[in-house]
Amino acid sequence: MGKVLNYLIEKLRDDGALHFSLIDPVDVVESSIEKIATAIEDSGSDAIMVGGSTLSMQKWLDTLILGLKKCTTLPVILFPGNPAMLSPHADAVWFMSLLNSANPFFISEAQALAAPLVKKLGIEPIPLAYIVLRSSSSVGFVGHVRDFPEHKPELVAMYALAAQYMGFKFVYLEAGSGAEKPVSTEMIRKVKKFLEIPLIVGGGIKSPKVAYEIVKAGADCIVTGTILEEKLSILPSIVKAIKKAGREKK
Ligand code: 1GP
Repeated sequence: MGKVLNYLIEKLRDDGALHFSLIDPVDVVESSIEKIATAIEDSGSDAIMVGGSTLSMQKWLDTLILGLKKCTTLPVILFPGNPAMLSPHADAVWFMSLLNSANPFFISEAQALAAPLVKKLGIEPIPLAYIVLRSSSSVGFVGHVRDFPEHKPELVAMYALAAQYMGFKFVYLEAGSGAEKPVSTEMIRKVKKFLEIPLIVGGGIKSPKVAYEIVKAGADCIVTGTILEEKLSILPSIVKAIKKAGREKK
C-alpha cells in the first residue's frame, strides 16, 4: 500500500472521520499560500487537495505545491480536472474516474493519457470513483455529467457499490463546489448502507452543524474548498465537528 493511502486509512481508523482542505489553483495567489497552509495545519485538517475543473499554468501548480509543503507536513493530494494537472511535488494523486459522465474521456481516456506521466513522476495514485450529483455545477458541466433521477438514491448507491467491486479505494459524492445544498443525509445514508470502502462527501459544506450531520449520516471524509477563500476562520470549528462526529461513530 502506498504511503499516503496508508496514512489516510490509519487516520480514518483512529479518528473515525477525516477532513480534506481543497485548494483550487485558480483561486489563490502566491502571497496567500503561507496563510492558507498554516490555517489548514492549525485547524487539524488531515490532508490538502489541490485541483479544480479549469486549467492552470504548470509552473504555478508546482509553485503552489512547493509553497504549501514549506508550511505544512500534511500530504498534498492532486485532484485533477484534466490530465495536465500533475506535479512531481505532490505526494499523491486521486486517480479518479467520473463514473456518471456521458463522455468516455472522463471515465477512462483522460486516465490513460495521464498514467505514463504519473508513473514517470513517481506520484502515488489512489484510485477514486467520482460521482457528481448535479450536472448544473461547474464540474457537472465540464465533465458531461448525467444527472440521476430525483428521489432515486438507490441508483447512486448502485454506482457506489459497483465502484467498490471494481476495486476503487474511495468513493467521492460531489454536490459541486459552492453548491447551495450539500449532498443530502438521506442520499449519504442510502449509499453508505451498501458501501464498505470510505465515502468522501463534498460541495456546499460551510458550517460545523452540516459537517457534523453529514458524518453522522455515514460520510467518512469531508471536503471543503470555498470556505478557505470566503471564511477561513470557520475552518477549525468545521474540523472539530467532523472529529466529534467521527469519535461518536467509532
Ligand atoms: C468541490 O466538493 C468540493 O470539489 C468542495 O466544495 O467548494 O463547496 O466546499 P466547496
